[in-house]
Amino acid sequence: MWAALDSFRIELPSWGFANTGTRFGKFLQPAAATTIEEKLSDAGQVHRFTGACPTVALHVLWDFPRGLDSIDHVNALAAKYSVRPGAINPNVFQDQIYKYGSLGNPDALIRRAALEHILESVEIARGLNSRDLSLWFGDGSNYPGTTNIRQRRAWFEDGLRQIHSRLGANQRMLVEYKPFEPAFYHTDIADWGMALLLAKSSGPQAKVLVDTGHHYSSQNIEQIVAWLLTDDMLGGFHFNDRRYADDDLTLGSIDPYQVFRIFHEIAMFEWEAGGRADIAYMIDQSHNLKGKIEAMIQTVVTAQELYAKAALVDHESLARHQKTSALVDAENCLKDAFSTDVRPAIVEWRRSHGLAEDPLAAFRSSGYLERITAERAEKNRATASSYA
Ligand code: RM4
Ligand code: MN
Ligand code: MN
Repeated sequence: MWAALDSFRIELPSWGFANTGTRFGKFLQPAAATTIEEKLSDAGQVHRFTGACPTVALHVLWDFPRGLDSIDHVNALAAKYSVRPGAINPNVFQDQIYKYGSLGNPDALIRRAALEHILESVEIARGLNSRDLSLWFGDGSNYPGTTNIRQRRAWFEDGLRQIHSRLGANQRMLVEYKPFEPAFYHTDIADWGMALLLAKSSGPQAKVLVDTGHHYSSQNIEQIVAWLLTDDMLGGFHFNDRRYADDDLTLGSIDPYQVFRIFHEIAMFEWEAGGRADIAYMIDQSHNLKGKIEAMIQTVVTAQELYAKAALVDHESLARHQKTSALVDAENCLKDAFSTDVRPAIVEWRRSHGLAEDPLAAFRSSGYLERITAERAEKNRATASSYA
């Protein structure tokens, strides 16, 4: 279990420290980050107290206001706050030109603009020494018959191939899928099968990204994970919990057993393969009501606990029980591990690594939150919270 904890790293999303909301509005938090410097500073706090989050995923439109010219600035800030730039997320869903799509837009000029932005994002990733380009598209349509689904697929294949051809030898591109929202009739990359086909047609450095919130209710996510692992196509995760839709709730808050089952499939695969799977574990959450940094620490602690529990599964016994279809015994291998209280062992692990025994309590007594609340409150008050 200690080896599992030593190797487990989970990436923080820069956007998780900023004010976020729903389509009905935003409830502003006085301590929310409003600049890339504040986001990296907050992420540095989460890493300082958990020791498990050395990298931060960045969104190009939100974090690189001057595009390529922001690279040096971001690099310097990351170093200042003892974190490193992680996955680079282009943004081809927010600008007005993307009303009818980006790489799948019927207008060739807009497809070109989207491609240019993503290619610039590849350069930004290179400049930051960051490995993964993380691609999510809002493309789709709201009403039947309004767009040519097969034609759009061909445009996506073409665009993704061009992006792949620009990747450096050590870079990867991760293709994320999502069945609905912002489009509500069809989404161009709706599920893992579509993402897999597109990744395969783009080239060997393209893999699938599984965002746990991007599935239909009751879908078996761990089976998707198992299949992608078998084909060496699981590039990474966006972790969050959900109850109804793409809720972006704190990991494990609704269904911790689901997260455990995902980690179990990975651990079982690694046990059989005799080596680590090359997976980027990332958080994609927006806490609209909880304090941003507290919620992020809570997430990381929960992820460590569930990952550690999965490492406790007795794989030899499990494999034996599976072979003889000893159903109750096999299932109990999972349940025993899941029921184990790993918290005392994790406290030991933290102590041995010179980390705070209770990251949340340590953060709360550090005074950081009081300081940033005082510093940022006025700026946050001036932020727009309504869509009117
Ligand atoms: C999407 C998706 C992407 C994220 C955007 C902001 O729903 O999860 O990964 O970058 O939201
Ligand atoms: Mn995501
Ligand atoms: Mn999402």
